[in-house]
Amino acid sequence: MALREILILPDKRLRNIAEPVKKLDAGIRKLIEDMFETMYDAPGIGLAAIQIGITKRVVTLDLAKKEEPKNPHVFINPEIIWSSEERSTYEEGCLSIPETYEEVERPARVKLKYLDAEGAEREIDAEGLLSTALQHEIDHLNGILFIDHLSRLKRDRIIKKFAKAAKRAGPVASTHARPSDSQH
Ligand code: K1U
Ligand code: ZN
Repeated sequence: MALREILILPDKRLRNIAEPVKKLDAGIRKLIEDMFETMYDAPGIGLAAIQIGITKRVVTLDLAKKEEPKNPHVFINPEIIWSSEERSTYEEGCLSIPETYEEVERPARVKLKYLDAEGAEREIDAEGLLSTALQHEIDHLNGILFIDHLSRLKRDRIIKKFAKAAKRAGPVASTHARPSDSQH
């Protein structure tokens, strides 16, 4: 297993669109292992391969609380096949936009089809945090960030803040830059 670097806004690679996985081979299994290691280390409750610069439609998720046993899930080639008219709001965060939390409105419930870690076709009905997190991760696979669901004013403020932090950190360090790094 290996820890991978998580891309941070304004890294352009976060805007790439991921390709479907054609074959669940050793390379994809290694990618999944690395994604779990990276997600737990961050720590985060989800991760899309795009966030570590890999343009494959792979998502890892674990919504277990700190005191609960781990509950890892993999979603390969996930597709939303139904979403509710009803909408709900959740305060979202993103490992690629550290220390930034904003309320995002999305469909309250979704139905998904995907392949599991063994390559078996599965469907899942999601609501609550599971629904929010899955929609957030599928957005990543399509080059969409949660800030794209905010008002233009809020979104532009966040982008500006991270662009400034990246500029201050310089060309090499900029890939790890967080706005809080420059508050001294
Ligand atoms: O995709 C990502 O960037 C991961 C993101 C997932 C997510 C969180 C909240 C709403 C929608 C999607 C995160 O994991 S941010 C970190 C986070 O939420 C968290 C971290 C540690 C403990 C509990 C939550
Ligand atoms: Zn995210």
